[in-house]
Amino acid sequence: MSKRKADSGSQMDMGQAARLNNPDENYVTVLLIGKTGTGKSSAANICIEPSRSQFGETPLMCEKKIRLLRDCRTLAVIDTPGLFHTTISAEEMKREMARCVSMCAPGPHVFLIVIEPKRFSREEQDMVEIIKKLFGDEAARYTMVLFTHGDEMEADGVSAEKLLYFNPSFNKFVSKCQGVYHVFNNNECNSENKKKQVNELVEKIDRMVQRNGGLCYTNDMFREAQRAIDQEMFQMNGQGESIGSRDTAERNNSFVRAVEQTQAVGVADVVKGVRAVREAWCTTQ
Ligand SMILES: Nc1nc2c(ncn2[C@@H]2O[C@H](COP(=O)(O)OP(=O)(O)OP(=O)(O)O)[C@@H](O)[C@H]2O)c(=O)[nH]1
Ligand SMILES: [Mg+2]
Repeated sequence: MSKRKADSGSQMDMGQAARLNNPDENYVTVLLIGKTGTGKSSAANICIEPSRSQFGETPLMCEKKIRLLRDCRTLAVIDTPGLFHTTISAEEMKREMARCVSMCAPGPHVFLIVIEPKRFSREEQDMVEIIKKLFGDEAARYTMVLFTHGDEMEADGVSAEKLLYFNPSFNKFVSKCQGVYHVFNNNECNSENKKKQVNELVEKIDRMVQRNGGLCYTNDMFREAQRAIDQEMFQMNGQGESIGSRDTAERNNSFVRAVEQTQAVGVADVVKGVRAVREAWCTTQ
């Protein structure tokens, strides 16, 4: 991800031309993850500025929507069902995890951990460990915290800086996420303020990705999903990518089917891991 500044001119610059040849350069892929009800879908809606279809209409399923950024890159936002959701079955969770990996392939630029500050709980403090279990150890370097309910924080006179200063568990948690956080007011109505929130988030993601070598996070699992998508699209089209066919291929491909049949590429085990964490948490309550 080289040239980040908005390009107001009509001519394609070198950065844009380079990005067209390298799909990773064209995308900013954001995976929203967090406990149920923290504001993931609301934040995802702010990111993509929904006109017709909204995130959150099918809360037990992963959803992906895209939007063009002002520098011509595509912002891809993937919303997930709440971790620790009690109504989702093991089978559904496994399928959604597989789809989530597939929708992010070849990998996300950021694992955005969504936290509602007032409801920050002990189980959320383990979120980075859960992400490592789910997506691999290196994924920790791509985590960032998104505090929602910025409106309430402002009304209470509590800034994120104050929270971090006075609350050691917050501080410890954010440190595990490279010390990077952002605040969203998902109830913001002013469109300029909404844009500002998103632009600042993307700038923070860009800086983090640069620190990580300029590319998205990937591993064998994401590469396997990408391969399965490519194969599925090839079978559908017999030729190059179109947005419609990619969307279909992401939802159903040999990777997703393999995970569903538990001949896993790692996902089944990590899903078991999440459930174990959740069950351990429930029994201590
Ligand atoms: N005041 C305020 N309310 C918010 C904010 N973000 C989310 N909410 C509210 O919190 C509730 C849950 O928001 P969702 O976006 O559905 O949360 P979620 O994490 O997607 O929930 P699940 O999909 O069930 O896990 C809704 O009633 C939102 O209106 C915020 O920034 N400020
Ligand atoms: Mg939701």
